[in-house]
Amino acid sequence: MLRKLSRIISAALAAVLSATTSLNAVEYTFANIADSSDSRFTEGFLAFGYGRHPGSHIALNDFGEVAFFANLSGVYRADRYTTVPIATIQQGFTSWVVYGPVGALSINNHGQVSFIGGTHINGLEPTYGVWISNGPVRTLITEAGNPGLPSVQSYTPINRHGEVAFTKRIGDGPFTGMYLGDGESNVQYFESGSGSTEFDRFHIRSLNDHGGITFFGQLSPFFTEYWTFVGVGPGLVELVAQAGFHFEHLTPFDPVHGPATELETLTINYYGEVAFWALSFGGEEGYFRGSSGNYSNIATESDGFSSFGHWVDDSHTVILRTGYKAAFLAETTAGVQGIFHSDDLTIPIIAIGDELFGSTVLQLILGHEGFNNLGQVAFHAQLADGRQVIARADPVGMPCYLDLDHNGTIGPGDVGFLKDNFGCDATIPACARYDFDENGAVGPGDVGYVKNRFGLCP
Ligand SMILES: [Ca+2]
Ligand SMILES: [Ca+2]
Repeated sequence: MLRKLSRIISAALAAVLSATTSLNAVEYTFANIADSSDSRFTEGFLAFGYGRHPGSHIALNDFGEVAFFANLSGVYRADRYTTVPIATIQQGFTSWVVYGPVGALSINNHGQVSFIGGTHINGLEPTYGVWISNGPVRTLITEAGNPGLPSVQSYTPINRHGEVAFTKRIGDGPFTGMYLGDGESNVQYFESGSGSTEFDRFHIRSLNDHGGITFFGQLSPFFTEYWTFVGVGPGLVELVAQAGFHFEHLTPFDPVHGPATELETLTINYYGEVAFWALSFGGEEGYFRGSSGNYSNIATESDGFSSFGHWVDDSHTVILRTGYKAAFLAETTAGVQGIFHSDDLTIPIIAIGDELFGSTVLQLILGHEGFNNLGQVAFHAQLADGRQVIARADPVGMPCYLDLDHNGTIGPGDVGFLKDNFGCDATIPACARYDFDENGAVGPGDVGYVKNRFGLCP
């Protein structure tokens, strides 16, 4: 479904008049990924997300696959054509992270989804912990006590190597450790309260392919704001931004929920760049990227926005991918509440009041990992006809991840493209994109990867 043309035209006219904004408006089509009226599953999808945040827990990979949580039935992965159960009641899962105040699933380009959940299979003792699952195969990364008294309450982002970042209480004590685990071993980056760092508490938000973990950190119980950091390895921390030094305010501290809201984002991209919300010393609120004093604006009040928190719970959502591209949630000075792309600060990708799937959008949430390197966006919408949907916005003309020759499908032409690039060194960013089997170079193994996915773009 194409976005309403009238708004594009009026915005284009405004752009001509102001001569300050781009005329290259990208149009989007919208794919219905999951719908509460869908009856394909016996349990149905009553609603999505849980707790205080309907529609929370949405992650998107570069194949356009969306991982999401459906109330009372479990975790799924879906694209336009298929829906794969990842951790459902039918698979023996009986609980998900419904007891912890914070948690969020994640997905990588292999279709592996990480999440916190509990099983009760075949009469065995239930196991509650951090899992990776691609559907048929699942791996327990770490046990987490039991749902009533979990030792893990954190975001659990996963990267392309199948590594998962998580925090876990150490023994029965008051301290918490930050870990990177792959199912075989867990590497501790550091722990709270004592040791090599002085964090009173920290909250993980994202992970990149190099093991960089972003987190909101509180250095002392007396601070009322979080500073933002990247953990780059055991005992190694880089400061991204400090309240009162780099910015007037960063994400505030909430004694119950940690960061001001559970959906507060702090993404890191492949190259280690971090995006976050802040209020500058000049009194300008907005989304910024960068670290250690070197920052760039993604979108601020001077770009025509009045607010950057979600209009319901004030969660700041900005997701940064390669090429400094970002998607974010904001409200314009004209009162348009929507999801925007950093390349077009005038026309939203989708906004409240837009038509979608035969109805009208009443409410929106941008997934905490709902933006990928191809510019697709995954979001949750409450529609006027009562439906809840998880939707994916696809830029018109965008090739899918394996459509290397850009002809609209995955097929022999894409294999030919790979063969033309055999031997390309995957440490070069331009080639890393095509090293699908991650063996360090573009070669025959990557051809197999493409052949396994011959067909329509997902
Ligand atoms: Ca192709
Ligand atoms: Ca390869």
